[in-house]
Amino acid sequence: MSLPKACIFDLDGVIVDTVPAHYIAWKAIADELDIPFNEENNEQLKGVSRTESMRRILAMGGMEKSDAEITTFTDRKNAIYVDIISKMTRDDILPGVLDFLEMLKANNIAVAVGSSSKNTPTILKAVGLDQAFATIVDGNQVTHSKPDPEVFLKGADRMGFAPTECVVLEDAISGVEAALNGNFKCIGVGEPDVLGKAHKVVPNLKNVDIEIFSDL
Ligand code: B16
Ligand code: MG
Repeated sequence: MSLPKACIFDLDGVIVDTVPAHYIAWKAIADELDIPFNEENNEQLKGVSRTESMRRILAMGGMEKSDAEITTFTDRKNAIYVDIISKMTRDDILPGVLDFLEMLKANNIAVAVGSSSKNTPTILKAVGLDQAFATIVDGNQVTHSKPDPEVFLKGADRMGFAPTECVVLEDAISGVEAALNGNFKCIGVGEPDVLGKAHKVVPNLKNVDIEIFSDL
């Protein structure tokens, strides 16, 4: 089994349990616009940037809005979201993540974050993981949203590794596609029927050991 040089972690839905908070906030905006929006619709927005998510919600309702109006909606969504995540603590780190990070460290595998979220610094600080990664690439530093591979390519480049030397951990369809588009190996964290394009899928990072990297 050949081990990767680095793992690049998606944030929302892999390291922290923020998916319900994104859903609550988007649902409030969709309700305001009378656009039907459920958890299945939310699945399609995972990993997608804030502005692109708003555009997709408007498209679901067959609506068009100006850029200024879109900014008003996304600002409101973010205020609802930030209000929820401001109460986050170390308890909001998803099961198995801390042990998995320890296991990687013990095996000399570097760790990075590759997230679409502009709230990444706030979240990592709130849960006490702001010093845990070799590099953090977030939504403030990229031009193209997942499924574009930019966020992961930047992370690999900053660590000095080729994409083929890195494994991406992702909970979103858009994120798995971004990893594959960048020529990374990808482990999906979630449902196999949603993340089937990934090289391997695990339900969560609980009790995941080094064998995860076999047959990738
Ligand atoms: P923000 P990830 C993504 O984070 C979320 O999955 C997605 O739902 C969200 O719209 C996006 O970040 C932008 O987040 O509004 O906080 O900038 O999964 O790539 O870590
Ligand atoms: Mg995610």
